[in-house]
Amino acid sequence: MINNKVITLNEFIVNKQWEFPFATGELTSLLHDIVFAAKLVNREVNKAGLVDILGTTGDSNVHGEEVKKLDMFAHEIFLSSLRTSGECCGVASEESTGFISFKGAESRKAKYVVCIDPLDGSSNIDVNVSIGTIFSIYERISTEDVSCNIDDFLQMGRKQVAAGYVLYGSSTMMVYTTGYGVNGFTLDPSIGEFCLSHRDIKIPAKGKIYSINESYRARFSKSINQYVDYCKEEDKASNRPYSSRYIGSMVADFHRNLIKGGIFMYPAMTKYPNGKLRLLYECNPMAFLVEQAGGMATNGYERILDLQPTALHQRSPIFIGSPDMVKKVGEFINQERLVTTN
Ligand code: AHM
Ligand code: MG
Repeated sequence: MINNKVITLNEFIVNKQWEFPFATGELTSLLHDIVFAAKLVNREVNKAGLVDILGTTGDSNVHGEEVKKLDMFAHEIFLSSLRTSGECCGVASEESTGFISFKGAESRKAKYVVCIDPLDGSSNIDVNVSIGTIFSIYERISTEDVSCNIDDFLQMGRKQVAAGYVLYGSSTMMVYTTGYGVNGFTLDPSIGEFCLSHRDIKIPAKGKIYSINESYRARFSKSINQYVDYCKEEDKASNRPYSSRYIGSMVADFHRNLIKGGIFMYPAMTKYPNGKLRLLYECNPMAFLVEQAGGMATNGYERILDLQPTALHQRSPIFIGSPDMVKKVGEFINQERLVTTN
């Protein structure tokens, strides 16, 4: 007898709702809307090579219609889904300078705000390499029934109530957490549903993969270069040399390391003194996910989830992945700090 009951993402979200004391279904409904928008974005990502959607905003396609860049398209899809959901009062998006406050009566009453990178890994869009969406959900701190304000978005990452990503890769996956572990769902295109494929994901304590853009080595601090050398060193006892893997899409690099074990690093450097990645919609959601999977995320000194944001598009250095590997790079960084402060 075959016992292969497929659990869809929507069923899973509804079942998990009861893990929350006093659950009202609002977060469930918000997650449903994000899943639906992700399916629409996935549809466009999949046919990106077929239709003339890759031009810059303002171009015309063969039909004489205005062509939107795929990342703007994704931004608009998520925005319109969240605006009509009635569960979200505002959004901070990589594609918008300020936060967007929803004015509708239902939305003003809503208790959640969302931070989102609608299409991360933009340099890979035109060349058919994996890209992703990253999202993060907070309960607002402002009073309900008025417009949301900046403080609703500038909350520490540890206050997130849910976070996740969609990976548009060789298959499309959604991975998310509400603070009760991490689960992954793969889109079955024949039925248009995300199905539970990776239950209760745990990251290996150590791995064999390090992911960093090594072309910046001349701009890294001494300790980062020392750690990269350590990763390349021959040492059978600790399984080194590690393998270097770097896609240039954080979602894809993170996902591989989450499953196989590894470390992803985007450190501070001369070109980017605070790193490149954005705290609110890149670092925090990934940090929440990795901790829920048993991993670690730091800026080299402090836990990412304990950083107090001061601006919407603030950047942070990040070291994220298998806990033993994140601790190790932290040792190099702290050693350098000790030497320079003494
Ligand atoms: P984006 O949001 O403009 O796409 O930039 C973020 C991306 C990450 O996905 C990726 O890890 C990083 O930028 C790659 O940057 P670099 O090319 O400097 O290595
Ligand atoms: Mg991004």
